[in-house]
Amino acid sequence: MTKRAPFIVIEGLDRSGKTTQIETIRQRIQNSGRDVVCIKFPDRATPIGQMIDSYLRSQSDLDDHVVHLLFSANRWELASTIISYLNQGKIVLCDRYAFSGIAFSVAKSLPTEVESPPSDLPPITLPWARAPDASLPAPDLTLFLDIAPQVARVRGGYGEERYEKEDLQRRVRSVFGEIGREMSGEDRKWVVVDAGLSLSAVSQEIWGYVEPLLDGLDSSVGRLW
Ligand code: T5A
Ligand code: NA
Repeated sequence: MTKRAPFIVIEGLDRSGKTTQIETIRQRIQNSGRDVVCIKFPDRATPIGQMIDSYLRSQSDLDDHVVHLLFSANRWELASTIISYLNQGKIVLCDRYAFSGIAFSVAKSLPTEVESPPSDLPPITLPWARAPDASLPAPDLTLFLDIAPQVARVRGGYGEERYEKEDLQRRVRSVFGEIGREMSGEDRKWVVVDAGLSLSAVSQEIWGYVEPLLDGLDSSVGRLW
């Protein structure tokens, strides 16, 4: 039986360098003569993605539960495509995934220094946030690019979108830490990379995790929780 390709996800805070690193890995994989496709969530091109895009640019308002479900639906839109790429032997590099979905939505519901207006709806908890992404294709490797929010904010373009505020990013980082502690038990499928280092140091470390997977896997694509 031929092997299927690995599903590799890059996660991290805003401006941690995910897109920059995806491009570097893509080139290295291509240079090694293998097929690779890059995808990104949110995928702003679909009708659901357009609703998300408008929300992120603060051009529309949506309840936190609603936008959470849209982010998840946006992943389900691509789920069967991801599986078919992997089965065709195409390595999938994915910029953000369900972990971002959970981290941002739960972080928004955590208490803040500034009092937020009371809501009739319940806060978003980890189990609630996880549910809609259950059974999505599971990554074989998730690289979490960790960076202090005060370092990320001095990088280009910060502050343009809804979630790019240092206080929220700090809470997002703490939820990612919690997710990471749950995930990292499983065969190094979740690894933390110090994204505050130079571009080449970060890509060198990432390559060390990616390279062993390039020849493919015998197991079929897993499912999230
Ligand atoms: N979201 C997303 C949810 O709430 N729920 C979900 O389910 C999902 C999927 C948009 C927002 O949506 C939220 C999270 C986000 O707030 P996005 O479109 O991925 O998500 O937007 P960003 O995370 O902001 O993505 P960016 O593309 O802006 O950030 P990247 O990709 O992490 O960073 P990158 O590579 O563009 O680099 C940013 C800058 O830093 C420099 C780069 O040159 C660039 O200028 N840089 C470095 N500088 C110094 N040293 C390094 N090592 C550097 N690496 C990069
Ligand atoms: Na952003």
